[in-house]
Amino acid sequence: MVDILNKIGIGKESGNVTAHKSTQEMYERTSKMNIPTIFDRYNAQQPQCTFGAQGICCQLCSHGPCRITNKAKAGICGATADVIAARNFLRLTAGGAAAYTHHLEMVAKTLKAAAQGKTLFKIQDPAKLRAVAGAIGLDTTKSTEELAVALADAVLAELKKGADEPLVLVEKFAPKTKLEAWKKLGIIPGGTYAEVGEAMTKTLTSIDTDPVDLLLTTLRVGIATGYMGLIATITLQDILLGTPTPTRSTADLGIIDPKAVNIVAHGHVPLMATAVIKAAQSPEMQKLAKEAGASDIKVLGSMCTGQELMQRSATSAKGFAGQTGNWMNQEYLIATGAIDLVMMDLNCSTPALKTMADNFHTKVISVDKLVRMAGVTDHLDFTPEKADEQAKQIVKMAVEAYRKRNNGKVHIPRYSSEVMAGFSVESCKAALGGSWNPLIDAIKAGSIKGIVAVVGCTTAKTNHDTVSVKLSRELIKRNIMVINAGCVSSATQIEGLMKPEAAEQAGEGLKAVCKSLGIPPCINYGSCVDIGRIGVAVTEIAAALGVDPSALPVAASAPEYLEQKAIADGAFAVAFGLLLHLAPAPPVTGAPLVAKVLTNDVEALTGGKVLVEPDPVKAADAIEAHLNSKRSALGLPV
Ligand code: XCC
Repeated sequence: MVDILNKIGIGKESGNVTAHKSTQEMYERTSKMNIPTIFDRYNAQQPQCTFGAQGICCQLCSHGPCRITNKAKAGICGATADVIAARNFLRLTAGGAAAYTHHLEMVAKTLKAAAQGKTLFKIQDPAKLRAVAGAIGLDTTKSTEELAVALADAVLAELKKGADEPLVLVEKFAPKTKLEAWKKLGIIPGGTYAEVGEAMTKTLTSIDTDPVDLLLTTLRVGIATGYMGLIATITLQDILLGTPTPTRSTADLGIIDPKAVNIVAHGHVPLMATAVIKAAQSPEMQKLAKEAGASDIKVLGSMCTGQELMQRSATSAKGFAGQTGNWMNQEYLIATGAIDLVMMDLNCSTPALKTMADNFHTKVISVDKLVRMAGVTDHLDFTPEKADEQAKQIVKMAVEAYRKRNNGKVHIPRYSSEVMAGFSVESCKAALGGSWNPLIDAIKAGSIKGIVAVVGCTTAKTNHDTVSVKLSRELIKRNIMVINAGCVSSATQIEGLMKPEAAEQAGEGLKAVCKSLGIPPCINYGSCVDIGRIGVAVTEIAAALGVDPSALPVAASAPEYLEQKAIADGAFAVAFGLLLHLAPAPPVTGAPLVAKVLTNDVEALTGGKVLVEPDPVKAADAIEAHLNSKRSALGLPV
């Protein structure tokens, strides 16, 4: 598999490092400036160790690293390739689940503070609050504020339950068919922190050395991630910040305004960023900016925080200036010389960000207590009660940095693209006239063959965003509707696939549906957390048809998966019953049993399985064949 990956060299034929003209231009500029960036460091790392890539390197004890070879079929303790790979895989999943849990905890605490009137945030979707609170059995005769406190407390209590206390959210929101299957397998999770703790304990040296049990535990942590880290987080965020409604925005580096004070919201948790957008519009802050010679203060999005802001740019994030790109754009963004401040929350702020900032005037700060970076000395860790003051302080820092900007160093690529955003389960149904039926009818008739969630990260391994864009294009051509979330959203936004005019690139059936609804063929669901919305939508559609999610012509793909949160999402998708296309290959290919369970055997247990295919056209072929098999089984035309 590693050989195949190395040979394919997706996109390398063009000599480019990325799918985007803007990023390519900035890469060439940083190269001329002799500042090495991610693609240079990627090249410097080649060739990479194939043992790690195949998941058969164990470094858990001081006897190691042990590597599985023809000569050494087991580690010094006797662990086989399957034990080592399954253990490593569970550790990756637990890491992802832990980060999601931290995000959820922050949001729940902020919701509680909002309900108690202790923060600038106000509850934006009381109807959703009532619906969800009622569904988990809370007393809905209470006032909005009392109910919000009760819901926040209930979610915080869920997070902290023991692993032996099943999650209420799983019991209430999972499809019945799935609950039965998961019960049989003993993988209904308890509190997320406890699940992460048990997973870490199991993966210690020689505690759980059964690869099958380790993989089942991976699914269990995936389910905890799905219902807590994803679904609970988006639900509470919607209650607090508003459920996304249709909106227009723009993406790509060309949105940077050289005359404005530019603040970049960079990460995953959109709380501080929302407060900063508000602060930036205040007359007091605008006056400061004008005194410094700037025309305005702009809050620009980056990575998943940006996607969250874009999704709500019609309401709580009004004033959001657009999305600059995904995680691999962070160095190039700063290299435009026009970014005054970057606020980092949660994951995917790389150490290279600060190295690049040191070449310019850009101030880098952290706004989450867990985010720390060498050389970054300003920490305004988000505290709901102080968010107002913190946000103003951040804007002031940005204005100060703006004063030091060297206009001679500014270079902004001119590209930008229109984006239609703000899709959510609710806004999609509203666009369809109040129910999923028109979509279900279009699927039944075959004008839409199926739906694929093309989500997650982006990687330098197969050229930034190249596989995501190619796969999304391939799928829409075949009348398969695409839903994007995470870094992939930026990829398709920048390439114009999220504007209604992109319907022209779709097959005839999908094109007609998009045109009649005025929507693009690639639907933006937002950040990686918003993958939870896809779970909710699929649950509702499966229930409407009276089938298990695995029976639907629906699949998921993380075509440029990178990090642990993506693995945790993937574990959820497989447990939930979806075909999950993954590229590059996850680190299990050196472990025959683990690879077989994930790509085949697990289907008999949950209905889901993993498909590994680095080539986007071949991946589209395999996904289409899968959707067709589901259509045939449902008696639908193929
Ligand atoms: Fe990070 Fe979300 Fe992955 Fe992008 S998609 S590389 S996690 S920023 Ni979630």
